[in-house]
Amino acid sequence: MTSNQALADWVREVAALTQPEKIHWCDGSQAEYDALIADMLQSGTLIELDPETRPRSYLHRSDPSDVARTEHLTFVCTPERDDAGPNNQWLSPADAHARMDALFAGAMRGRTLYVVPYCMGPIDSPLARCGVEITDSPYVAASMRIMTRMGAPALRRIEREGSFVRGLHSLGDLHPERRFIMHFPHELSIQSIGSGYGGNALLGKKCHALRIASYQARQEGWLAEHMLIMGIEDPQGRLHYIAAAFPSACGKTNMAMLIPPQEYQGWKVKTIGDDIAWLHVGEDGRLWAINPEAGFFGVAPGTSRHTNANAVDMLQHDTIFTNVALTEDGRPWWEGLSDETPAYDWQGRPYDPANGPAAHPNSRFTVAARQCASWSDAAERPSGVPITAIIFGGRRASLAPLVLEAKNWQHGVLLGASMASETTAAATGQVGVVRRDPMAMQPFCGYHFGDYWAHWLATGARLSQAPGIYQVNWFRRDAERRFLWPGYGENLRVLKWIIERCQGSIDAQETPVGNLPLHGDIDLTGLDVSHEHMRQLTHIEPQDWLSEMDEVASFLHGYGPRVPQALHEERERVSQGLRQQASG
Ligand code: SAT
Ligand code: MN
Repeated sequence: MTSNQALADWVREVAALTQPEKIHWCDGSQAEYDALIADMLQSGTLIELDPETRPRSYLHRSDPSDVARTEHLTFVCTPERDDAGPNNQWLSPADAHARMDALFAGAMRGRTLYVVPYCMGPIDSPLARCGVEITDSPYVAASMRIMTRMGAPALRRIEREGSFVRGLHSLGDLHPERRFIMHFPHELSIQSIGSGYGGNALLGKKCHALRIASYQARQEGWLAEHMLIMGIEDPQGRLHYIAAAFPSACGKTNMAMLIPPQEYQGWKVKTIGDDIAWLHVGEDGRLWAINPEAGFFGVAPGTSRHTNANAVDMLQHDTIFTNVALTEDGRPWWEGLSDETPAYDWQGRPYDPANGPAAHPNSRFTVAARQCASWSDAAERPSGVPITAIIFGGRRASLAPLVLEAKNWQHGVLLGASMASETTAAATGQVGVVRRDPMAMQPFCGYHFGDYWAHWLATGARLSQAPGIYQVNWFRRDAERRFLWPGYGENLRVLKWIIERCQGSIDAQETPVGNLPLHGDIDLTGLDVSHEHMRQLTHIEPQDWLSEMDEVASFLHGYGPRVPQALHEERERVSQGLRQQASG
Protein backbone atom coordinates (compact mmCIF):
# COMPACT_ATOMS: atom_id res chain seq x y z
CA MET A 1 0.00 0.00 0.00
CA THR A 2 2.95 2.29 0.58
CA SER A 3 6.65 2.38 -0.14
CA ASN A 4 7.24 3.96 3.30
CA GLN A 5 8.32 0.93 5.33
CA ALA A 6 7.83 2.68 8.69
CA LEU A 7 4.24 3.50 7.79
CA ALA A 8 3.50 0.01 6.52
CA ASP A 9 4.99 -1.51 9.70
CA TRP A 10 3.05 0.86 11.93
CA VAL A 11 -0.28 0.07 10.24
CA ARG A 12 0.46 -3.65 10.61
CA GLU A 13 1.31 -3.25 14.33
CA VAL A 14 -1.80 -1.20 15.01
CA ALA A 15 -3.99 -3.73 13.20
CA ALA A 16 -2.46 -6.55 15.24
CA LEU A 17 -3.30 -4.66 18.43
CA THR A 18 -6.75 -3.32 17.55
CA GLN A 19 -8.05 -6.30 15.50
CA PRO A 20 -10.13 -4.50 12.85
CA GLU A 21 -12.32 -6.45 10.48
CA LYS A 22 -11.01 -4.55 7.43
CA ILE A 23 -8.30 -2.06 6.54
CA HIS A 24 -8.94 0.79 4.11
CA TRP A 25 -6.21 3.13 2.84
CA CYS A 26 -7.84 6.49 2.07
CA ASP A 27 -7.00 8.02 -1.31
CA GLY A 28 -9.08 11.17 -0.74
CA SER A 29 -11.18 10.69 -3.89
CA GLN A 30 -14.75 11.87 -4.32
CA ALA A 31 -15.84 8.27 -4.87
CA GLU A 32 -14.31 7.27 -1.55
CA TYR A 33 -16.01 10.19 0.25
CA ASP A 34 -19.35 9.23 -1.33
CA ALA A 35 -18.91 5.63 -0.17
CA LEU A 36 -18.09 6.77 3.39
CA ILE A 37 -21.23 8.90 3.41
CA ALA A 38 -23.37 6.08 2.01
CA ASP A 39 -22.12 3.72 4.73
CA MET A 40 -22.85 6.27 7.43
CA LEU A 41 -26.36 6.92 6.10
CA GLN A 42 -26.95 3.18 6.16
CA SER A 43 -25.68 2.76 9.72
CA GLY A 44 -27.54 5.83 11.01
CA THR A 45 -24.29 7.69 11.85
CA LEU A 46 -25.49 10.39 9.44
CA ILE A 47 -28.97 11.68 8.66
CA GLU A 48 -29.51 13.18 5.23
CA LEU A 49 -30.80 16.76 5.26
CA ASP A 50 -33.40 17.99 2.80
CA PRO A 51 -31.67 17.29 -0.57
CA GLU A 52 -33.68 19.99 -2.34
CA THR A 53 -32.52 22.89 -0.17
CA ARG A 54 -29.39 21.37 1.43
CA PRO A 55 -27.76 19.15 -1.23
CA ARG A 56 -25.14 16.64 -0.09
CA SER A 57 -25.48 17.79 3.52
CA TYR A 58 -25.82 15.64 6.62
CA LEU A 59 -26.45 15.72 10.33
CA HIS A 60 -24.41 13.70 12.78
CA ARG A 61 -25.70 13.29 16.33
CA SER A 62 -22.87 12.42 18.67
CA ASP A 63 -23.09 10.52 21.89
CA PRO A 64 -24.60 13.05 24.36
CA SER A 65 -21.56 12.64 26.63
CA ASP A 66 -19.21 13.45 23.76
CA VAL A 67 -19.91 16.98 22.57
CA ALA A 68 -16.79 19.07 23.28
CA ARG A 69 -13.08 18.89 24.00
CA THR A 70 -12.24 17.28 27.32
CA GLU A 71 -9.22 19.10 28.67
CA HIS A 72 -9.13 17.03 31.87
CA LEU A 73 -8.61 13.89 29.75
CA THR A 74 -5.90 15.42 27.55
CA PHE A 75 -2.23 14.78 28.34
CA VAL A 76 1.18 15.80 27.08
CA CYS A 77 3.55 12.91 27.76
CA THR A 78 7.09 14.26 27.53
CA PRO A 79 9.95 12.20 29.00
CA GLU A 80 10.59 14.98 31.57
CA ARG A 81 7.52 16.10 33.47
CA ASP A 82 8.69 19.70 33.62
CA ASP A 83 8.86 19.97 29.82
CA ALA A 84 5.06 19.64 29.63
CA GLY A 85 4.73 22.48 32.12
CA PRO A 86 2.00 23.31 34.63
CA ASN A 87 -0.20 24.19 31.65
CA ASN A 88 -0.55 20.51 30.69
CA GLN A 89 -1.57 17.31 32.37
CA TRP A 90 1.32 14.89 32.26
CA LEU A 91 1.91 11.16 32.32
CA SER A 92 5.24 9.46 31.70
CA PRO A 93 5.41 8.07 28.16
CA ALA A 94 5.71 4.52 29.55
CA ASP A 95 2.62 4.86 31.77
CA ALA A 96 0.63 6.54 29.02
CA HIS A 97 1.56 3.88 26.46
CA ALA A 98 0.68 1.08 28.88
CA ARG A 99 -2.70 2.65 29.57
CA MET A 100 -3.43 3.28 25.89
CA ASP A 101 -2.22 -0.14 24.69
CA ALA A 102 -4.67 -1.76 27.09
CA LEU A 103 -7.52 0.41 25.84
CA PHE A 104 -6.66 -0.08 22.16
CA ALA A 105 -6.36 -3.86 22.45
CA GLY A 106 -9.20 -5.25 20.35
CA ALA A 107 -10.82 -1.80 20.15
CA MET A 108 -11.51 -2.03 16.40
CA ARG A 109 -13.11 -5.49 16.37
CA GLY A 110 -15.90 -5.61 13.81
CA ARG A 111 -14.91 -2.19 12.46
CA THR A 112 -12.94 -0.86 9.51
CA LEU A 113 -9.52 0.62 10.18
CA TYR A 114 -9.05 3.68 7.96
CA VAL A 115 -5.53 4.83 7.16
CA VAL A 116 -5.84 8.58 6.57
CA PRO A 117 -2.74 10.30 5.15
CA TYR A 118 -3.04 14.08 5.33
CA CYS A 119 -1.04 17.23 4.78
CA MET A 120 -1.39 20.29 7.02
CA GLY A 121 -0.77 23.26 4.75
CA PRO A 122 -0.57 23.63 0.96
CA ILE A 123 0.67 20.32 -0.41
CA ASP A 124 3.70 21.93 -2.10
CA SER A 125 4.59 24.28 0.78
CA PRO A 126 7.91 23.79 2.56
CA LEU A 127 6.08 25.05 5.68
CA ALA A 128 3.46 22.26 5.52
CA ARG A 129 3.76 19.04 7.56
CA CYS A 130 2.20 15.64 7.01
CA GLY A 131 0.61 13.08 9.25
CA VAL A 132 -1.26 9.82 9.09
CA GLU A 133 -4.32 9.23 11.22
CA ILE A 134 -5.49 5.70 11.80
CA THR A 135 -9.12 5.72 12.87
CA ASP A 136 -12.10 3.37 13.11
CA SER A 137 -14.57 6.24 12.62
CA PRO A 138 -15.89 6.90 9.10
CA TYR A 139 -17.11 10.30 10.41
CA VAL A 140 -13.50 11.14 11.24
CA ALA A 141 -12.21 9.89 7.87
CA ALA A 142 -14.83 11.94 5.97
CA SER A 143 -14.25 15.01 8.15
CA MET A 144 -10.48 14.78 7.64
CA ARG A 145 -11.10 14.96 3.89
CA ILE A 146 -12.92 18.26 4.43
CA MET A 147 -10.54 19.71 7.01
CA THR A 148 -7.16 18.74 5.50
CA ARG A 149 -5.45 17.91 2.21
CA MET A 150 -6.19 14.22 2.63
CA GLY A 151 -5.31 11.23 0.49
CA ALA A 152 -2.93 10.23 -2.30
CA PRO A 153 -0.97 13.51 -2.69
CA ALA A 154 -0.27 13.57 1.07
CA LEU A 155 0.86 9.95 0.97
CA ARG A 156 3.21 10.73 -1.92
CA ARG A 157 4.74 13.58 0.07
CA ILE A 158 5.15 11.30 3.09
CA GLU A 159 6.88 8.73 0.89
CA ARG A 160 9.20 11.44 -0.44
CA GLU A 161 9.99 13.00 2.94
CA GLY A 162 9.95 9.96 5.20
CA SER A 163 8.76 11.61 8.38
CA PHE A 164 5.14 12.08 9.45
CA VAL A 165 3.10 12.51 12.62
CA ARG A 166 1.40 9.29 13.73
CA GLY A 167 -2.11 9.68 15.07
CA LEU A 168 -4.00 6.67 16.35
CA HIS A 169 -7.70 7.11 17.07
CA SER A 170 -10.53 4.81 18.04
CA LEU A 171 -14.04 5.56 19.20
CA GLY A 172 -13.50 2.83 21.78
CA ASP A 173 -16.75 2.42 23.72
CA LEU A 174 -17.26 6.21 24.05
CA HIS A 175 -17.32 5.88 27.82
CA PRO A 176 -15.89 9.06 29.43
CA GLU A 177 -13.93 6.91 31.88
CA ARG A 178 -12.13 5.26 28.99
CA ARG A 179 -11.53 8.46 27.04
CA PHE A 180 -8.00 9.87 26.74
CA ILE A 181 -6.16 12.12 24.34
CA MET A 182 -2.41 11.56 24.70
CA HIS A 183 0.38 13.44 22.99
CA PHE A 184 3.96 12.19 22.67
CA PRO A 185 5.64 15.21 21.09
CA HIS A 186 9.16 13.73 21.19
CA GLU A 187 7.82 10.71 19.23
CA LEU A 188 5.68 12.89 16.93
CA SER A 189 2.72 10.76 17.90
CA ILE A 190 -0.83 11.13 19.21
CA GLN A 191 -3.21 8.55 20.64
CA SER A 192 -6.87 9.28 21.22
CA ILE A 193 -9.60 6.91 22.33
CA GLY A 194 -13.19 7.11 23.50
CA SER A 195 -14.33 10.28 21.70
CA GLY A 196 -15.58 11.12 18.23
CA TYR A 197 -15.67 14.87 18.89
CA GLY A 198 -13.74 17.09 16.46
CA GLY A 199 -11.04 18.51 18.70
CA ASN A 200 -10.48 15.07 20.28
CA ALA A 201 -10.75 12.95 17.15
CA LEU A 202 -9.74 14.92 14.03
CA LEU A 203 -6.13 14.54 15.01
CA GLY A 204 -4.75 16.85 12.32
CA LYS A 205 -6.37 19.81 14.04
CA LYS A 206 -5.65 20.65 17.69
CA CYS A 207 -3.56 17.56 18.46
CA HIS A 208 -1.18 17.80 15.49
CA ALA A 209 -1.41 21.38 14.18
CA LEU A 210 -1.23 22.93 17.66
CA ARG A 211 0.08 20.62 20.42
CA ILE A 212 2.62 18.57 18.43
CA ALA A 213 3.39 21.41 16.00
CA SER A 214 4.01 23.95 18.76
CA TYR A 215 6.61 21.60 20.27
CA GLN A 216 8.22 21.00 16.86
CA ALA A 217 8.04 24.71 16.08
CA ARG A 218 10.05 25.58 19.15
CA GLN A 219 12.79 23.18 18.13
CA GLU A 220 12.77 24.41 14.54
CA GLY A 221 12.31 28.14 15.14
CA TRP A 222 8.72 28.86 14.13
CA LEU A 223 5.34 29.27 15.87
CA ALA A 224 2.15 27.18 15.76
CA GLU A 225 -0.68 29.37 17.01
CA HIS A 226 -4.44 29.33 17.68
CA MET A 227 -5.06 32.17 15.23
CA LEU A 228 -7.27 33.12 12.33
CA ILE A 229 -5.59 34.72 9.32
CA MET A 230 -7.37 37.35 7.24
CA GLY A 231 -6.45 39.77 4.51
CA ILE A 232 -7.95 43.27 4.53
CA GLU A 233 -7.89 45.18 1.28
CA ASP A 234 -8.29 48.93 1.69
CA PRO A 235 -9.94 51.19 -0.93
CA GLN A 236 -6.46 51.94 -2.35
CA GLY A 237 -6.06 48.24 -3.12
CA ARG A 238 -3.38 47.62 -0.47
CA LEU A 239 -3.59 44.24 1.26
CA HIS A 240 -2.90 43.92 4.97
CA TYR A 241 -2.75 40.47 6.56
CA ILE A 242 -3.73 40.04 10.19
CA ALA A 243 -3.36 37.02 12.49
CA ALA A 244 -5.64 36.98 15.52
CA ALA A 245 -5.75 34.64 18.52
CA PHE A 246 -9.01 34.18 20.40
CA PRO A 247 -10.06 31.28 22.62
CA SER A 248 -12.45 28.68 21.17
CA ALA A 249 -15.96 29.97 20.42
CA CYS A 250 -15.02 33.67 20.72
CA GLY A 251 -15.70 34.66 17.12
CA LYS A 252 -12.58 33.74 15.09
CA THR A 253 -14.69 32.26 12.30
CA ASN A 254 -16.93 35.34 12.13
CA MET A 255 -13.95 37.68 12.13
CA ALA A 256 -12.10 35.73 9.44
CA MET A 257 -15.15 36.08 7.14
CA LEU A 258 -16.08 39.60 8.21
CA ILE A 259 -18.38 41.56 5.90
CA PRO A 260 -17.48 45.26 5.91
CA PRO A 261 -20.21 47.63 7.17
CA GLN A 262 -22.14 49.72 4.67
CA GLU A 263 -19.98 52.77 5.32
CA TYR A 264 -16.89 50.81 4.23
CA GLN A 265 -17.42 50.68 0.47
CA GLY A 266 -14.20 49.68 -1.21
CA TRP A 267 -12.95 47.57 1.69
CA LYS A 268 -12.67 43.82 1.14
CA VAL A 269 -11.96 40.95 3.50
CA LYS A 270 -10.19 37.78 2.34
CA THR A 271 -10.27 34.67 4.47
CA ILE A 272 -7.07 32.64 4.83
CA GLY A 273 -7.92 30.65 7.95
CA ASP A 274 -10.25 30.67 10.95
CA ASP A 275 -8.45 28.68 13.64
CA ILE A 276 -4.77 27.87 13.23
CA ALA A 277 -1.74 29.75 11.91
CA TRP A 278 1.79 28.47 11.40
CA LEU A 279 4.12 31.45 11.51
CA HIS A 280 7.65 31.59 10.11
CA VAL A 281 10.34 34.25 10.10
CA GLY A 282 10.94 35.07 6.45
CA GLU A 283 14.28 35.91 4.85
CA ASP A 284 12.97 39.46 4.56
CA GLY A 285 12.61 39.71 8.36
CA ARG A 286 8.83 39.68 8.15
CA LEU A 287 6.54 37.11 9.75
CA TRP A 288 4.85 34.79 7.22
CA ALA A 289 1.75 32.70 7.91
CA ILE A 290 0.10 29.64 6.45
CA ASN A 291 -3.19 28.10 7.45
CA PRO A 292 -2.49 24.39 7.88
CA GLU A 293 -6.18 23.52 7.44
CA ALA A 294 -8.40 23.24 4.38
CA GLY A 295 -11.81 23.51 6.02
CA PHE A 296 -13.77 25.08 8.85
CA PHE A 297 -15.02 23.29 11.94
CA GLY A 298 -17.09 26.18 13.22
CA VAL A 299 -19.57 26.80 16.03
CA ALA A 300 -23.12 26.86 14.64
CA PRO A 301 -25.14 28.72 17.33
CA GLY A 302 -25.11 32.45 16.78
CA THR A 303 -24.26 32.08 13.08
CA SER A 304 -26.79 34.06 11.05
CA ARG A 305 -27.17 36.38 8.08
CA HIS A 306 -26.54 39.27 10.47
CA THR A 307 -23.45 37.85 12.20
CA ASN A 308 -21.82 35.93 9.35
CA ALA A 309 -23.59 35.92 5.99
CA ASN A 310 -20.56 34.33 4.32
CA ALA A 311 -20.88 31.34 6.63
CA VAL A 312 -24.64 31.02 6.14
CA ASP A 313 -24.09 30.98 2.37
CA MET A 314 -21.29 28.41 2.45
CA LEU A 315 -23.41 26.10 4.63
CA GLN A 316 -26.16 25.70 2.02
CA HIS A 317 -24.57 22.58 0.50
CA ASP A 318 -21.87 19.92 1.02
CA THR A 319 -21.72 20.35 4.80
CA ILE A 320 -21.64 17.94 7.73
CA PHE A 321 -23.45 19.35 10.77
CA THR A 322 -22.95 17.89 14.23
CA ASN A 323 -25.48 18.21 17.06
CA VAL A 324 -27.62 20.95 15.52
CA ALA A 325 -31.42 20.90 15.66
CA LEU A 326 -33.67 19.99 12.73
CA THR A 327 -36.74 21.65 11.21
CA GLU A 328 -39.78 19.63 10.18
CA ASP A 329 -38.65 19.71 6.53
CA GLY A 330 -35.12 18.53 7.27
CA ARG A 331 -33.12 21.74 7.41
CA PRO A 332 -30.46 22.35 10.09
CA TRP A 333 -31.33 24.89 12.78
CA TRP A 334 -29.61 26.47 15.76
CA GLU A 335 -30.23 29.28 18.24
CA GLY A 336 -29.61 32.63 16.62
CA LEU A 337 -30.16 31.42 13.03
CA SER A 338 -33.78 32.54 12.65
CA ASP A 339 -36.98 32.86 14.68
CA GLU A 340 -38.30 29.54 13.42
CA THR A 341 -39.10 26.80 15.91
CA PRO A 342 -37.30 23.54 15.14
CA ALA A 343 -39.05 20.18 15.20
CA TYR A 344 -36.24 18.12 16.77
CA ASP A 345 -33.47 19.00 19.17
CA TRP A 346 -29.84 17.92 18.86
CA GLN A 347 -30.56 14.59 20.48
CA GLY A 348 -33.43 13.90 18.07
CA ARG A 349 -36.15 14.47 20.64
CA PRO A 350 -39.23 16.48 19.64
CA TYR A 351 -38.18 20.03 20.53
CA ASP A 352 -39.24 21.11 24.00
CA PRO A 353 -37.74 24.32 25.44
CA ALA A 354 -37.87 22.67 28.86
CA ASN A 355 -34.98 20.44 27.68
CA GLY A 356 -32.70 23.42 27.06
CA PRO A 357 -31.40 24.77 23.76
CA ALA A 358 -32.47 22.97 20.59
CA ALA A 359 -28.97 22.90 19.15
CA HIS A 360 -26.12 21.95 21.46
CA PRO A 361 -24.24 25.18 22.39
CA ASN A 362 -21.10 23.60 20.89
CA SER A 363 -22.84 22.20 17.80
CA ARG A 364 -20.64 22.51 14.74
CA PHE A 365 -20.42 22.60 10.96
CA THR A 366 -17.66 20.98 8.95
CA VAL A 367 -17.21 22.48 5.52
CA ALA A 368 -14.51 22.90 2.88
CA ALA A 369 -12.89 26.34 3.01
CA ARG A 370 -13.26 26.87 -0.74
CA GLN A 371 -17.05 27.05 -0.24
CA CYS A 372 -16.61 30.38 1.51
CA ALA A 373 -17.16 33.40 -0.76
CA SER A 374 -14.40 35.36 0.98
CA TRP A 375 -11.88 32.48 0.69
CA SER A 376 -8.61 33.70 -0.78
CA ASP A 377 -6.31 32.02 -3.32
CA ALA A 378 -3.46 33.28 -1.14
CA ALA A 379 -4.31 30.45 1.27
CA GLU A 380 -2.79 28.08 -1.30
CA ARG A 381 0.48 30.02 -1.56
CA PRO A 382 3.40 27.82 -0.50
CA SER A 383 5.18 30.82 1.06
CA GLY A 384 2.16 31.96 3.07
CA VAL A 385 1.18 35.60 3.58
CA PRO A 386 3.15 38.37 5.35
CA ILE A 387 1.61 39.47 8.65
CA THR A 388 1.17 43.18 9.41
CA ALA A 389 -0.45 42.85 12.84
CA ILE A 390 -1.02 40.20 15.49
CA ILE A 391 -4.13 40.50 17.63
CA PHE A 392 -4.84 38.84 20.96
CA GLY A 393 -8.50 38.84 21.94
CA GLY A 394 -10.54 37.66 24.85
CA ARG A 395 -14.12 37.66 26.00
CA ARG A 396 -14.21 39.96 29.01
CA ALA A 397 -17.26 41.79 30.35
CA SER A 398 -15.11 44.34 32.14
CA LEU A 399 -11.60 45.79 32.38
CA ALA A 400 -10.13 45.06 28.93
CA PRO A 401 -10.63 47.97 26.49
CA LEU A 402 -11.90 47.64 22.93
CA VAL A 403 -8.37 47.86 21.60
CA LEU A 404 -4.89 48.34 23.00
CA GLU A 405 -1.58 48.56 21.18
CA ALA A 406 1.58 47.01 22.56
CA LYS A 407 4.54 49.36 22.87
CA ASN A 408 6.87 46.84 21.28
CA TRP A 409 7.23 43.09 20.70
CA GLN A 410 8.24 42.31 24.29
CA HIS A 411 5.29 44.23 25.68
CA GLY A 412 3.11 42.45 23.11
CA VAL A 413 4.27 39.08 24.42
CA LEU A 414 3.20 40.24 27.90
CA LEU A 415 -0.22 41.25 26.51
CA GLY A 416 -0.56 37.78 24.97
CA ALA A 417 0.70 35.95 28.04
CA SER A 418 -1.72 37.79 30.33
CA MET A 419 -4.80 37.24 28.16
CA ALA A 420 -7.90 36.15 30.03
CA SER A 421 -11.29 35.14 28.73
CA GLU A 422 -14.64 33.79 29.89
CA THR A 423 -14.91 30.04 29.26
CA THR A 424 -17.24 28.78 26.50
CA ALA A 425 -19.04 25.55 25.55
CA ALA A 426 -16.14 24.47 23.32
CA ALA A 427 -14.70 22.54 26.26
CA THR A 428 -16.61 20.60 28.89
CA GLY A 429 -16.85 22.42 32.22
CA GLN A 430 -18.36 25.59 33.56
CA VAL A 431 -19.18 28.31 31.01
CA GLY A 432 -18.62 32.05 31.63
CA VAL A 433 -15.85 32.03 34.23
CA VAL A 434 -12.80 34.19 33.55
CA ARG A 435 -9.63 32.16 33.22
CA ARG A 436 -6.17 33.05 31.97
CA ASP A 437 -5.68 31.78 28.45
CA PRO A 438 -2.25 32.97 27.26
CA MET A 439 -2.22 33.56 23.51
CA ALA A 440 -5.50 31.50 23.49
CA MET A 441 -3.16 28.51 23.77
CA GLN A 442 -3.96 27.29 27.31
CA PRO A 443 -5.55 24.05 26.00
CA PHE A 444 -3.18 23.69 23.04
CA CYS A 445 0.44 24.52 23.87
CA GLY A 446 2.35 21.24 23.74
CA TYR A 447 5.10 22.32 26.13
CA HIS A 448 5.92 24.49 29.16
CA PHE A 449 4.44 27.99 28.92
CA GLY A 450 7.64 29.49 30.34
CA ASP A 451 9.60 28.04 27.41
CA TYR A 452 6.83 29.12 25.06
CA TRP A 453 7.03 32.77 26.11
CA ALA A 454 10.81 32.63 25.84
CA HIS A 455 10.38 31.26 22.31
CA TRP A 456 8.00 34.11 21.45
CA LEU A 457 10.60 36.63 22.66
CA ALA A 458 13.37 34.89 20.71
CA THR A 459 11.23 34.86 17.56
CA GLY A 460 10.60 38.59 17.86
CA ALA A 461 14.33 39.20 18.09
CA ARG A 462 14.73 37.58 14.66
CA LEU A 463 12.17 39.87 13.00
CA SER A 464 13.53 43.05 11.46
CA GLN A 465 10.00 44.03 10.39
CA ALA A 466 7.98 42.65 13.29
CA PRO A 467 4.19 42.92 13.15
CA GLY A 468 2.51 45.28 15.58
CA ILE A 469 0.84 43.50 18.48
CA TYR A 470 -2.66 44.44 19.67
CA GLN A 471 -5.21 43.32 22.21
CA VAL A 472 -8.94 43.55 21.50
CA ASN A 473 -12.12 42.85 23.41
CA TRP A 474 -15.41 42.81 21.48
CA PHE A 475 -17.30 41.62 24.57
CA ARG A 476 -17.26 44.53 27.02
CA ARG A 477 -20.62 45.00 28.83
CA ASP A 478 -22.38 47.75 30.76
CA ALA A 479 -23.93 47.46 34.23
CA GLU A 480 -27.04 45.87 32.68
CA ARG A 481 -24.84 43.25 30.96
CA ARG A 482 -25.55 44.76 27.52
CA PHE A 483 -22.68 44.70 25.05
CA LEU A 484 -21.07 48.12 24.63
CA TRP A 485 -19.73 47.37 21.16
CA PRO A 486 -21.82 46.00 18.24
CA GLY A 487 -19.10 43.60 17.06
CA TYR A 488 -19.16 41.46 13.89
CA GLY A 489 -18.77 43.54 10.71
CA GLU A 490 -18.32 46.71 12.74
CA ASN A 491 -15.06 45.30 14.09
CA LEU A 492 -13.53 46.43 10.80
CA ARG A 493 -13.53 49.95 12.29
CA VAL A 494 -11.08 48.73 14.92
CA LEU A 495 -9.03 46.81 12.35
CA LYS A 496 -8.79 49.98 10.27
CA TRP A 497 -7.35 51.79 13.31
CA ILE A 498 -4.84 48.97 13.76
CA ILE A 499 -3.80 49.16 10.10
CA GLU A 500 -3.41 52.93 10.30
CA ARG A 501 -1.24 52.55 13.37
CA CYS A 502 0.92 49.95 11.63
CA GLN A 503 1.34 52.37 8.73
CA GLY A 504 2.30 55.10 11.18
CA SER A 505 -0.36 57.42 9.79
CA ILE A 506 -2.09 58.30 13.09
CA ASP A 507 -1.08 58.98 16.70
CA ALA A 508 -2.27 57.24 19.84
CA GLN A 509 -2.61 57.96 23.52
CA GLU A 510 0.19 56.36 25.51
CA THR A 511 -0.71 54.72 28.81
CA PRO A 512 1.28 52.35 31.06
CA VAL A 513 -0.73 49.36 29.80
CA GLY A 514 -0.41 50.27 26.12
CA ASN A 515 -1.51 52.75 23.48
CA LEU A 516 -5.18 53.64 23.08
CA PRO A 517 -7.07 55.28 20.20
CA LEU A 518 -7.33 59.04 20.35
CA HIS A 519 -10.83 60.48 20.51
CA GLY A 520 -12.38 60.29 17.04
CA ASP A 521 -9.78 57.97 15.52
CA ILE A 522 -12.11 55.00 15.59
CA ASP A 523 -14.66 55.95 12.99
CA LEU A 524 -18.21 55.72 14.36
CA THR A 525 -20.18 57.09 11.39
CA GLY A 526 -23.48 55.32 11.03
CA LEU A 527 -23.02 53.51 14.34
CA ASP A 528 -25.24 53.68 17.38
CA VAL A 529 -22.43 53.86 19.95
CA SER A 530 -22.66 56.82 22.33
CA HIS A 531 -19.64 58.92 23.25
CA GLU A 532 -20.03 57.74 26.84
CA HIS A 533 -19.88 54.10 25.74
CA MET A 534 -16.87 54.86 23.56
CA ARG A 535 -15.18 56.54 26.51
CA GLN A 536 -15.74 53.42 28.62
CA LEU A 537 -14.48 51.22 25.80
CA THR A 538 -11.21 53.12 25.52
CA HIS A 539 -10.59 53.97 29.16
CA ILE A 540 -7.99 52.51 31.49
CA GLU A 541 -8.78 52.61 35.20
CA PRO A 542 -5.36 52.62 36.93
CA GLN A 543 -6.54 51.00 40.19
CA ASP A 544 -8.33 48.15 38.40
CA TRP A 545 -5.32 47.62 36.17
CA LEU A 546 -2.97 47.59 39.15
CA SER A 547 -4.96 44.69 40.62
CA GLU A 548 -4.97 43.03 37.20
CA MET A 549 -1.19 43.33 36.98
CA ASP A 550 -0.85 41.86 40.49
CA GLU A 551 -2.86 38.88 39.30
CA VAL A 552 -0.73 38.65 36.17
CA ALA A 553 2.39 38.72 38.36
CA SER A 554 1.26 35.78 40.46
CA PHE A 555 0.04 33.96 37.35
CA LEU A 556 3.47 34.32 35.72
CA HIS A 557 5.28 33.35 38.92
CA GLY A 558 3.13 30.21 39.02
CA TYR A 559 5.11 29.00 36.00
CA GLY A 560 8.36 29.10 37.96
CA PRO A 561 11.92 29.73 36.84
CA ARG A 562 11.34 28.96 33.16
CA VAL A 563 9.43 32.23 32.72
CA PRO A 564 11.81 34.67 31.01
CA GLN A 565 13.04 37.43 33.28
CA ALA A 566 12.26 39.94 30.55
CA LEU A 567 8.57 39.16 30.91
CA HIS A 568 8.65 39.83 34.66
CA GLU A 569 10.51 43.07 34.03
CA GLU A 570 8.02 44.13 31.40
CA ARG A 571 5.16 43.43 33.81
CA GLU A 572 6.92 45.40 36.55
CA ARG A 573 7.36 48.36 34.17
CA VAL A 574 3.62 48.37 33.52
CA SER A 575 2.79 48.19 37.25
CA GLN A 576 5.25 50.97 38.03
CA GLY A 577 3.69 53.23 35.41
CA LEU A 578 0.24 52.53 36.80
CA ARG A 579 1.37 53.29 40.36
CA GLN A 580 2.78 56.61 39.20
CA GLN A 581 -0.44 57.41 37.36
CA ALA A 582 -2.61 56.44 40.34
CA SER A 583 -0.61 58.63 42.73
CA GLY A 584 -0.08 61.52 40.30
O1 SAT B 1 -11.10 21.87 19.46
S1 SAT B 1 -12.08 22.01 18.39
O2 SAT B 1 -11.44 21.79 17.11
O3 SAT B 1 -13.14 21.06 18.58
C1 SAT B 1 -12.70 23.60 18.38
C2 SAT B 1 -12.12 24.45 19.41
O4 SAT B 1 -12.37 24.21 20.60
O5 SAT B 1 -11.38 25.40 19.09
MN1 MN C 1 -10.03 26.64 17.94
